[in-house]
Amino acid sequence: MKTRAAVALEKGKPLTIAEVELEGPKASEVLVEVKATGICHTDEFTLSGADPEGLFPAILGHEGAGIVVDVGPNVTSVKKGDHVIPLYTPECRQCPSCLSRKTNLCTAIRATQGQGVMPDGTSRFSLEGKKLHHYMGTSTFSNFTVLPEIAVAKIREDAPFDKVCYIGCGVTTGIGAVLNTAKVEPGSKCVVFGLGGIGLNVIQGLRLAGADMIIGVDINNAKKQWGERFGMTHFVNPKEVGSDLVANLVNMTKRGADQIGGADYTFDCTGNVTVMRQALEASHRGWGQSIIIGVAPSGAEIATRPFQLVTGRVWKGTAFGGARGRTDVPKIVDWYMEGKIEIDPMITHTMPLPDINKGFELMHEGKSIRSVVVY
Ligand code: NAD
Ligand code: AHE
Ligand code: ZN
Repeated sequence: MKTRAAVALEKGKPLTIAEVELEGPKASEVLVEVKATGICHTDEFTLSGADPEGLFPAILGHEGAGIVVDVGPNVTSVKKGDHVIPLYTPECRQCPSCLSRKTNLCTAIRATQGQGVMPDGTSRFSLEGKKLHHYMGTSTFSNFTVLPEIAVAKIREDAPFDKVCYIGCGVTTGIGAVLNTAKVEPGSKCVVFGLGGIGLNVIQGLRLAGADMIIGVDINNAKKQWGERFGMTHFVNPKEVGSDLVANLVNMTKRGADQIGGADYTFDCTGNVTVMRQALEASHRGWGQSIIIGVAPSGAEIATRPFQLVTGRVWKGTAFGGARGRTDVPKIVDWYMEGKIEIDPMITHTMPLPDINKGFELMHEGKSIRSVVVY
């Protein structure tokens, strides 16, 4: 079949809108009509050429929602007409990782996903006879896409696609980092670095968890009112606090008789390795945990004095907020529909597919929280 898509022909170039060829679903696969997709910073990261796994030409996009329109042989868990969210972190419930109960990082199809192909080693997308790579196993910048059935979460039918697509990455990542990865306790003091599409969801996750102090850190002052909108209690612009941001944050989080400062939990939502170090070092001696969410460019490395870890601070990372997609995503959709979490105000811009490059420009300019393409 033919489908409209935004194609990343080469790194660093705007996407090209084209009619591409898409082969139908094979065994254990489904064909999904994507109704809406968010644009995440990770799409920009890969398009820029900073992703060591980046492949071109490719159809990017990993934050979608849509309807199953066809199923291949042996598909049992979803059917035509089901509303679904594609999962870049699938949940097979059979691999050693899924069975371990210690991680959400299902390994069933990770190898082929990283090679930009379906589990049988082939691509279903082509343009003028030339193969196009899939991306993160989802390729939601195409109006129709093919996914393994273990990589879709079935959701309720009254949930609006143009909002719940954001649960396909940003919402789940931010809230999940708080609830699943950090397991933040009520009364905690926390610092969130980077108040974009992920950081604001960390903030609303911290509000849900009952954190007492939520300090937001961003180099863009326009993010102050955004953070406050979702529960941030204090804002710091690193450019305005002089040379020592960490000392400043430690001072703000002092407590108890000994007046030792440091946050119980810090979160990096920037992908900047200097910020990651600051986030670790702003956490409390003895028990502070720093959660890395941001994705750093090829070749980047994190550093700190080992003393920071010897004295009890913990560095952790999280992908997709530690969520098991087929189990947890439908619940997060329920939370949204029941008003427990907010999504609508964070979707600052919507656009049709031909305007998708505008969404990337708004992100570069720091003018959007989330742009959503509606097909
Ligand atoms: P975004 O562009 O919407 O937001 C980034 C924010 O960081 C912006 O507000 C920006 O002003 C701020 N910032 C930049 N440099 C800073 C600095 N030095 N100090 C403080 N703030 C700074 O991006 P996003 O969509 O929120 O994504 C954030 C990061 O999370 C990206 O690296 C993205 O790739 C990553 N990500 C990871 C996962 C995961 O599963 N681990 C999921 C989604 C996104
Ligand atoms: N390909 C990159 C890593 C990118 C990365 O870490 N992706 C996150 C999701 S970001 C969503 O916006 C992820 O799921 N990681 C776990 C995994 O298995 O990829 C690189 O650096 O090689
Ligand atoms: Zn993402």
